Amino acid sequence: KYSTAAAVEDPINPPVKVNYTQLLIGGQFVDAASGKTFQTLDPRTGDVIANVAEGDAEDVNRAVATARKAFDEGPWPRMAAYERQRVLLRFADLIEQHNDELAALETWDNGKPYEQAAKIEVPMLARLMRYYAGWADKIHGLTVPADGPYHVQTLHEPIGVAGQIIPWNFPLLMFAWKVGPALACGNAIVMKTAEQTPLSALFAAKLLHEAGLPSGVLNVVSGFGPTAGAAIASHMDVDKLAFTGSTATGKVVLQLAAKSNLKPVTLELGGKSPFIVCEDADVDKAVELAHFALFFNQGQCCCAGSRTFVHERVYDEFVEKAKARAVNRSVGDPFKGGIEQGPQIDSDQFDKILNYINSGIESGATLETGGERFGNKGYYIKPTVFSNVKDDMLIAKDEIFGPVQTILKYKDLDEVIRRANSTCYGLAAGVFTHNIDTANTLTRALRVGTVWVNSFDTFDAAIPFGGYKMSGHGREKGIYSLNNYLQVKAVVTPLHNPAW
Ligand code: TXE
Repeated sequence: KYSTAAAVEDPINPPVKVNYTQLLIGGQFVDAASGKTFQTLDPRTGDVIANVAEGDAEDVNRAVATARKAFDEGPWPRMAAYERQRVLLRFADLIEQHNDELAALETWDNGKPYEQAAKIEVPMLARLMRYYAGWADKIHGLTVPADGPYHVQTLHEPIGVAGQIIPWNFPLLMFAWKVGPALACGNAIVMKTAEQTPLSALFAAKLLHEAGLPSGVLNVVSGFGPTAGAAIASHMDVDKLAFTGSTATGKVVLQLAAKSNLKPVTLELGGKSPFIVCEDADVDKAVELAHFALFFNQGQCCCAGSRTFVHERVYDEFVEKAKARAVNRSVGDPFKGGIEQGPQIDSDQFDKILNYINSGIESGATLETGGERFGNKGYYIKPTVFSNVKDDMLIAKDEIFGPVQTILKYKDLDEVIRRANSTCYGLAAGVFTHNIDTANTLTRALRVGTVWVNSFDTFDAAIPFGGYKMSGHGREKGIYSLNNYLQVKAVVTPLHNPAW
C-alpha cells in the first residue's frame, strides 16, 4: 500500500528533465556514428519524450574496443577490491540523492506508478548496489588439497568484457542486476538498454561515473535488438553475454553467441508461472496475493503468477472476489497518487494483450471483467479476469505480459502439480496454504527457479532468481550471480620438499 506523498500534482509535466540522450562510450556522451536517432515515447499518451541516439554495429565496435582497453589496461580489474567497493557505495549514495528524478524518468519512459518507482524500485537499485559492493572485497579462490606433491590454488578472475542486453519492464532494476555483480567482480561492460526505455539507465550510468567509475568500464549503447543487440551477442571480443527478454530472442542471442566466439550466456526469459490456491486457503488473503502476483507492474513481469489454479472447494468464492478486486484496481496516470496501474509499455504490447483477450473470449473462457482499453489515449488496459480457463487455451499457455488474470479449477494436489509443470517455462510459482505438508510437497514438486510460499515477488538482493526449462540459464542476484562474471584459474606448483 502506497501513501500519496510522492504523487505529482501536475501529472502531464513530470518533475524531471531529460538530460542524457546520447550513447555513453569511454565515459563521454556521444552521438551514434550514423548520426541516427530514435524516439522514445510516453506510454500515457504516445507522445515523444525525447530523440535518443540510435547505436548500431559500428557504435558497438567502438564501445567494445573501449571496454576491452579498460579491462586489459586497467585500472578497474586490478584496482584494490576495496576501491571498487567504494565506487559502488558512492553510487548507491548518489542514487538516494537523485531518487525522485530517477523514479520520474522511469515512470515517464515506462508508465509504471511513480510511487512504485520512487518508493520501491529506486531504493532497491541502491540496495542492490550496496549488496554487490559488499561482495567486491570478498571474492577469492581456494587452496585445493590435490594428490601428489603440489601446491594448488584457484584464482577467481573477472571474465573480461561483459555484453548485457536488458528489457523495458524494469529498466533500472535490470540495469542493477547486471551491472552490480559484473562491476563487483572487476569486469568491463557494454550494455544495450531496451529501445522503449533508454532514459533512466543513461542517467544511472552518469551517476556511476560521478561516483568514480573509470572511463570505459561501463558503456551504454541505446538502440534496437537486431542491430545493436545482435552486434553485442555476436561480437568476437565480448567475453560473456547476459540477456533478459523473451524466450524467442533468447534463442537468437544464444545462437549468435555460439556462432561467434562461444561466449558463455546467461538468459532470463519468459514465464507462465502457476499461483496455486489450496483448499485450506483464507480466500480473502489468497485473492489479494494472487491479484498482486498477476497485476503488479501492469502484468509486465516475467514471473507474473499468470495461471491462477484454485481448488474446487473455494473456486466460486475466489472468482467472485478476484473479479471484485480487479474492478477496484485504480488505473490512471501513473504520476498521480494512489494509482495502482498505469499504461502498458507500447502499442505492440497493447495490441498483443488485446489479441490474447479476444482469443480467451473466442476459446470459451468466461470474461468476468475488463477485456478492453481504459480511457481513449495511451496504452491503458482495464484489469481483466477470466474464469473457466482450460489448460489448452492460448491464454493459459502463452505469456500474455499484461493485466489479464486467468483462473483455472483443480481437484487434487497430484493433478495440480502435473498441470502446473505442464509448460515449457519454469521461472516461478506461488503456493498459498497453511498446511506445511502441502507447502513442502508443492515446493519440491514444482520445476521452477523460485517458489514463493504465502508470498510473491519478494526480490531481495540476496535471493537468487532464474529459470528452469525455457525460462532461462543461470541465476541472477545473490551470491550465485558472481559466478556468471568470474573465471576460475587453477594454479599448480610442484612442492620440492613434500615432507612439508
Ligand atoms: O522482447 P525482446 P520484446 C517477453 C514478453 C513480451 C515479449 C516481447 O512476453 O511480450 O517478450 O517483448 C533486445 N539480438 N518479455 O519484443 O525482443 C531488445 O532490443 C539481440 C519478457 O520487448 O526479447 C531488448 O533490449 N538483442 C521479459 C531485449 O532484447 C535483441 C521482458 C528484450 O527484447 C534482439 C521483456 C536480437 N536479435 C519481454 N532482438 C522478461 N524476461 O522479463 C531484440 N533484442
